[in-house]
Amino acid sequence: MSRLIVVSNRVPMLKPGAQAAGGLAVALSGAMQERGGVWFGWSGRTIPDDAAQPEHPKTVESGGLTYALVDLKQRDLEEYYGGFSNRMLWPLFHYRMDLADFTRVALGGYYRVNKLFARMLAPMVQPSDLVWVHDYHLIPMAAELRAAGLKNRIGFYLHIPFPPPDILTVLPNHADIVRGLAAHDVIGFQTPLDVENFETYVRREKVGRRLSAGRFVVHGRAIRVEALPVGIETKAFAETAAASGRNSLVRRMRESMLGRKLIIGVDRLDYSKGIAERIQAFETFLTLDDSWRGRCTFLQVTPKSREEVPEYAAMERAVAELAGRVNGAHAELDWTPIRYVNRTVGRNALAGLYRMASVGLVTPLRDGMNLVAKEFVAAQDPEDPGVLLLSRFAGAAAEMDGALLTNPYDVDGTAGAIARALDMPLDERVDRWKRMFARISEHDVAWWRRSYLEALEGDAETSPTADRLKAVS
Ligand code: GDG
Repeated sequence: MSRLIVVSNRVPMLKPGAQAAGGLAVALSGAMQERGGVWFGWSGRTIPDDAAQPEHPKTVESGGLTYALVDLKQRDLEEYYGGFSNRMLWPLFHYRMDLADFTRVALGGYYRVNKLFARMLAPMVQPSDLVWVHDYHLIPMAAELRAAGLKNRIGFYLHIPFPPPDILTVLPNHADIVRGLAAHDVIGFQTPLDVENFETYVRREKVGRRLSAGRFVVHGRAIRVEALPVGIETKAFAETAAASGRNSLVRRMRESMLGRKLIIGVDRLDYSKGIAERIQAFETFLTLDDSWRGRCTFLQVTPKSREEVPEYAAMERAVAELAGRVNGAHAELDWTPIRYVNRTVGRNALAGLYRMASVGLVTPLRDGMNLVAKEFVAAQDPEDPGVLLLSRFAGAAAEMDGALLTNPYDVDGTAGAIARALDMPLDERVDRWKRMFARISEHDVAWWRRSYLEALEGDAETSPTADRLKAVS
C-alpha cells in the first residue's frame, strides 16, 4: 500500500494516544496510521522577516506518523494566509465579491509560500507515495511539486465552495488558479454544484472539456473531478452525545434552562456563516409569535477566528452589538433571549448541547459543507430528536433531506421556519431525523477518505499520461 503524504496549511499535531479534535484530523491520521505517512504544513509559528528561512521542515515523529512543519516569515504569512488566501480566495469563493481584496503583493506571497512548501516537501516524497493536498491555501502545490520533478499521483480537495465562472473570473489570475488545480490528478469537491461550476468554467473559458462522469481533460491533462462530501465520525460523535449527561457543563446548562426549549447555533465567527442574519431572524420570530417569549433560549456559540483579518474584527463588533441590542429590547427580568458565547466550548460539552437543543440553526450564507449540521443530527436522542434548520446554501443541504431548508437572506422566512421547527410533532421529527442519520452514518468521514483515496490511487484509465491523453482527446 502506498504511503500517504497529506499537505495542509495547518497541521493538527496529535500526541500519541490523544484524541483528535476534529473529524478531519481523525480521518486523515487514521489513513496515515494504516499506510504510514507524513503530514506536511505550516507549524503555526513565525520567524522574523530578516531571519534565514530554514531549508528543511522540522520533523516530529508522533503516534506512528511523521509531522513535517515549516515556520514562516511574518511577511510571508501575512501575504499568503492573511492576504491572498483569506482576503481574496475565501471571500470570492463564498460569493462575496464585495469583500475580495486583490493585491499583486499578496498574490506574490501566496506563490512564494507554495513554492517554498514544494521545495521542502519534494525531497521527502518517495516515488510510490500518494500526495493529498488540502484546500484553497495550496492550489498551486501540485504544479510546484511537478516542477520539482515529482511524478507521483497528487490529489487536491477543496473544502470550500467552487464558485460559478462569473464570480471566479473576478479573480485577475483565475486562469493560473485553474491551471494549478488541473495539475492534480484528482480534484475533490464537496457537492455536485461545485463540479458543475468547474465544468461550466472549463467550457466557457475553453480550457478543456468533460469526457464522461468524473473525467475531464483540462489544460491538456486527463484528470478526475468528483463530488465527495466530507463527513463526520458519526458513530463516535453519537456515542459522545449520548454519554454527555455526565458532563458538568451540560448539567449546569440544563439546570439553567428551567425547562425552556433550547435553540442552538455553532459557528466560527465568520461572515460566511450568516450569524447576524440568524440573530435578526430570531428577533423576528420573537415578535411574530408572542407565545414563545420566555419559553425558549437561543444559544449561539461562536469562537473567534482569523482575528488578524480586518473584516473579522469588524464583524465581531457588529454581531456582539446586535446580540446585545436584541437582548436589551426583548429580555425580561428572569429571561434573556440570546446567550452569545464568544469562545470555544469543549467537544464533549458541545455534543451534549446539540443533544439538548430542540432546534439546530445552521444558516450560512454560503458554506462548502458545514459539519455542524451533521454533528447536530448525530448528537440527537433517537426517541426525541431536535429539528435541523439548514440553509439551502450550505453544501450539507444536498445531502440532508430531512432538514427544514431555509434561505438565510429571507429573515421573515427563517423566522417562520423557527416557529415551525419548535412546533413540529414528534413523529415528523423522528421521521426526518432517521433519514438524515442513515445518510451520515453511511457517508461518514471514513467513507469520504476511502472514496477519495480510491479515486486517487486510480486505475490505468485515469492515469494522466500523454499517450492516454491522445487516446481520449
Ligand atoms: C471548512 C468549510 C467544511 C465550532 N465551534 C466550536 C467547535 N467548532 C467546530 C464544529 C465543527 C467545526 O468547528 C466547524 O466546521 P464547519 O464545517 O462548520 O466549518 P469551517 O470551519 O468553515 O470548515 C466547511 C469544512 O471545512 C470541512 O470540509 O464543512 O464548509 O468552510 O466541527 O463542531 N468545536 C468545539 N468548540 C466550539 O466552540 N469543540
